[in-house]
Amino acid sequence: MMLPTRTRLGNPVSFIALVLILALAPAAEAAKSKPKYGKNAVPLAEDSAYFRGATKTDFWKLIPYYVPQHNDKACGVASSIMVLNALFAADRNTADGKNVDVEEIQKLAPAYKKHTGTKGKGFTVDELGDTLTKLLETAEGGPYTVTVERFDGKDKKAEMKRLEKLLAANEKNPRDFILANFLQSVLTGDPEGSVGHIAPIGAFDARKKRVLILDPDRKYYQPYWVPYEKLFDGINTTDSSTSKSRGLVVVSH
Ligand SMILES: [Ca+2]
Repeated sequence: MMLPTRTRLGNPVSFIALVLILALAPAAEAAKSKPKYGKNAVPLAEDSAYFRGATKTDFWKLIPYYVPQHNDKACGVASSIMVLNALFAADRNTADGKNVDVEEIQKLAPAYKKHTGTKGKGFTVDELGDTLTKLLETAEGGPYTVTVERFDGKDKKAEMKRLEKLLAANEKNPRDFILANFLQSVLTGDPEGSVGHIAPIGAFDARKKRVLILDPDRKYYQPYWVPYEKLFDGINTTDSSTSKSRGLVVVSH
């Protein structure tokens, strides 16, 4: 589930609004001076060494389709579009082969419209898994499998080992992709991003034990690296709409 998005101030339309804005101004000014990328999030443009002279399969399959979310609830839509295009690329390599876009994905699965419309609340990790499972049942190039992975924070050491194995296996296999559902602020360190969020994992750098997040919140972000422990902490948070933890959706074929 997506929670209300980052704080933004609109135009003053009434005295009450003006008073509120004046009251919020110091906080907004304080927020402006805080870094967008906290101590754990390194922007890709500042550190791209991992990709030099190497074929990193998931990254090069996903990055050509790195699209922004079209509204504040649509991170699950944009993330799914990236992954579906990577899965379908070989089958759409003809002159009339269109890339999946918002219009098409809403036709392929009406849930993408329902969850991001005026009454929508974004996707929970289970809703995203169910939606992708249904969509891919009849999709080109199948069969596909979709699984939701959760991690138990009670035995953090063992569960982090399980996450590391899953990330390492995914990094080596060009036929699978991971969409992560996490609390954004845990990764970025930006308290304004204290919202449920979804993004594909672009890479896993096993040597430095970090993951590249292809964050679809492109109004604010570029892809960024975070320690995989931060990913673990971010997905191991509770989605208040379900009282269950967030997690990963793994799509493979
Ligand atoms: Ca993979």
